[in-house]
Amino acid sequence: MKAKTFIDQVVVLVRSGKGGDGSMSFRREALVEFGGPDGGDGGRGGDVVFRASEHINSLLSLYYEPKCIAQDGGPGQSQKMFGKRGKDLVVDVPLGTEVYDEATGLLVADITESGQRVVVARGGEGGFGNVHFKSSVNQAPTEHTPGGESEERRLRLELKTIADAGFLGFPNAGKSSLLSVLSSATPKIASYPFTTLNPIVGTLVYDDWAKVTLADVPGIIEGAAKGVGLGLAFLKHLERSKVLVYVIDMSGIDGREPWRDYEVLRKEIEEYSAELAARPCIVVGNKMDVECSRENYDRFVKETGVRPIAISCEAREGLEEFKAAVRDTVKPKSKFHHTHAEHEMNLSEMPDTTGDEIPAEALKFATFLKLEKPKAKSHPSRGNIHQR
Ligand SMILES: Nc1nc2c(ncn2[C@@H]2O[C@H](COP(=O)(O)OP(=O)(O)OP(=O)(O)O)[C@@H](O)[C@H]2O)c(=O)[nH]1
Ligand SMILES: [Mg+2]
Repeated sequence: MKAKTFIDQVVVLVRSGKGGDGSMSFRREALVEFGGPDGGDGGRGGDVVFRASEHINSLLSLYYEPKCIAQDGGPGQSQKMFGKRGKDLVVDVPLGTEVYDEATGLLVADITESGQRVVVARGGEGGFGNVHFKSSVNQAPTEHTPGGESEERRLRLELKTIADAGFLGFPNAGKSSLLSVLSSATPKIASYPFTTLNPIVGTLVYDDWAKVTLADVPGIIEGAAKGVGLGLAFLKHLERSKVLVYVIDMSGIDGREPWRDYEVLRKEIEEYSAELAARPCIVVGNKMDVECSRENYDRFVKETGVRPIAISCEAREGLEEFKAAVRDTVKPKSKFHHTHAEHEMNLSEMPDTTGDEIPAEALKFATFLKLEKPKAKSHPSRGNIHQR
């Protein structure tokens, strides 16, 4: 059997560390009479923490290691020594992971920001040693408390890939080809159906360094909603996309009619989720380099009333129009945040300055200096006496 390389759903057991017990002990030393209590506190148990990582794209490691158990706290000791703190267990999960409580079905966390940390099982507090219970009426207490319990639960993790635009289409329509010509991703491309078996994300970078992420998912065929082909399970990877890109094989090279392909795709998506079907979409007609594609294109417009963006991944045509359409819908931020007013600034208007002090008018030209008003001086000798 081929080893799995992509997992987007997994159930794991998480258990935090138990808190260490507080200690009960008395100071015993030569020449020290009535040494008193000196039992220290127990150490805190470790937390189980999920940390978002940009460097992994699957829940594979949790599939092979579905138990996440943090270290227990150590018990307190004599001489008022604290117990050792249990180590946290930090588990890296891909961006886009939803965490559900398996027992209640409730969403515990949605991990979407790089570096985000979520404590999914909190370690037990350390118990108090008997040193805490000393009082004027009880100089030799024997009370001490046990460490807090650990937390244990089963969590279901579901990965929903994060991408601005998601490609969908029949197998062989050219989704992976489109991703490979627009980004530096290198998906497998081949003339047999279901070449792509799991989602692949690439980044489209515009001339001004604005970025859009694109997700290529496996192909859909008629009846997918009922489980035919690879089914629709992987469509969850499009749920976070702002725009859906329908990739249609305009050449009909596999013996299908492009306009029917489009109708079948829409129907399958609607059966999967009405909300997803209503998402903004862009329709592209691929393989326009093939001879019969132009004729098919006209028929497509007549049959569906939709005018797709005509492209060819092979001949690299129509890609600029497609990129502009994606940009219009996703509206990525450009790297350059100059406002229009800044560009329009006319340096000849800059007022004269002797150099001793910069006129307020000139300051707006010197934003790079990041000049701040001098802070009011504090008078440490005044302590906490406030001036009126
Ligand atoms: N003539 C022509 N062939 C193309 C074009 N784009 C893709 N192809 C071919 O179409 C076939 C399928 O391309 P893929 O990109 O693997 O298609 P896919 O939609 O990712 O297919 P699955 O992963 O199976 O769903 C490959 O043999 C490509 O070379 C194009 O613009 N023109
Ligand atoms: Mg593919």
